[in-house]
Amino acid sequence: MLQCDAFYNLLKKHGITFFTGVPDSLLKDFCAYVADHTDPKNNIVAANEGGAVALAAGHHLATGNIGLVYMQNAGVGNAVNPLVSLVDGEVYSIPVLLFIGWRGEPGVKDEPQHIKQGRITIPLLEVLGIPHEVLPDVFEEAKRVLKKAVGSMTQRSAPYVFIIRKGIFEPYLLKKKEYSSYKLTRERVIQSIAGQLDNRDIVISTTGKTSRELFEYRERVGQDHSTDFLTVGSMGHVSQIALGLALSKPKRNVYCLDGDGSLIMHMGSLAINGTRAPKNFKHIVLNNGAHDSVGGQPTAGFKIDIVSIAKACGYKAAFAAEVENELLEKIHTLKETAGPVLLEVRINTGSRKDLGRPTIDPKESKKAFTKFLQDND
Ligand SMILES: Cc1ncc(C[n+]2csc(CCOP(=O)(O)OP(=O)(O)O)c2C)c(N)n1
Repeated sequence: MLQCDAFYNLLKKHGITFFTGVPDSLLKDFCAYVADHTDPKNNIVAANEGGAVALAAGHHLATGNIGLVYMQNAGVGNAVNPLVSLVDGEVYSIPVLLFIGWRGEPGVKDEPQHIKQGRITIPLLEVLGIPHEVLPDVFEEAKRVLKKAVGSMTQRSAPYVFIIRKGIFEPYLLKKKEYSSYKLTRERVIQSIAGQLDNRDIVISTTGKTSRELFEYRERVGQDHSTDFLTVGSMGHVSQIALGLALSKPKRNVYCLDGDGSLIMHMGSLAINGTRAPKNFKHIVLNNGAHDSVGGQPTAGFKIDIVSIAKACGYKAAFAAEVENELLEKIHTLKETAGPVLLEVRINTGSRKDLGRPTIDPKESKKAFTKFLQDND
């Protein structure tokens, strides 16, 4: 295993002192160390992975230094465009060091949404023409490959990738964690919402623990899962799946359970929801100000006004709740108000230690969900 402090200091020696990205559970210890030891102006949790590549490009243009971009391999898709058309050697030729968490590594057990991404991670980098290496877990080896990577980036003036396996970095607990005083938990809100829906309503839930908690709620109360579409991958796209459904199924209410990280990742979707304006579109944002599902790294969630943004994008109504009574009242209003309508619930981070994962294969879930839609118009 690599000690976060030793590797961070090594990066510093090579002049790499600017960090940006979207967090991943495989990188959470390294990212926590970076957050505790880097001036916040040089450590930016980006909206999405493409934005992080562009931020590192801007940093290089201004300083001549190489920035480090961290992401889960799921985020490579978001980053392909700036990797190919901005920093690539055939365009502006800008060096960037990428840390890519290898979910779904062949031979390592993982969830369905990670399997293909894990298998194609290295072939994808080959197609992109970006030199890459699996980061070794022995310090002297890591030191050697980092020197080689910096040499390559400097000489080619182009990106280089380290693929990060599970368990490479020693555990490190974030010290500068910001605690919020909100009392509601994500699980409690999901339970309150799901418990008040009509039996024809459908729920589209976002990536990470939201979908896992919704799945477990249905199990606990003995309901089947056919009313729910769990967006297990495709982070940030939940509201467009919901919009597609709402427009084609105008006689049903569509409840979109979003996260703050997910909403911010593709916030432009709000403009499309607000201007397409289906009356049956009900958007709920579970705002804990963090990427809670992958380690709790902060988002801009508590620093922006989601209610005003939704209204400015054309939502017919938008409001917020942060305590139990208010939540129940606002869920009622959400149900009664013609959409597009948004409810932001301010919540705390955290989840049950024994939280499970969906046990139904995505294709089986899809079959049950589409059958539910057909059977009931
Ligand atoms: C494109 C992409 N980038 C990163 C991830 C890793 N990831 C999974 S869940 C998650 C955090 C989601 O945060 P938020 O929407 O705020 O929900 P929370 O976990 O806080 O409930 C991240 C970063 C991913 N699945 N896909």
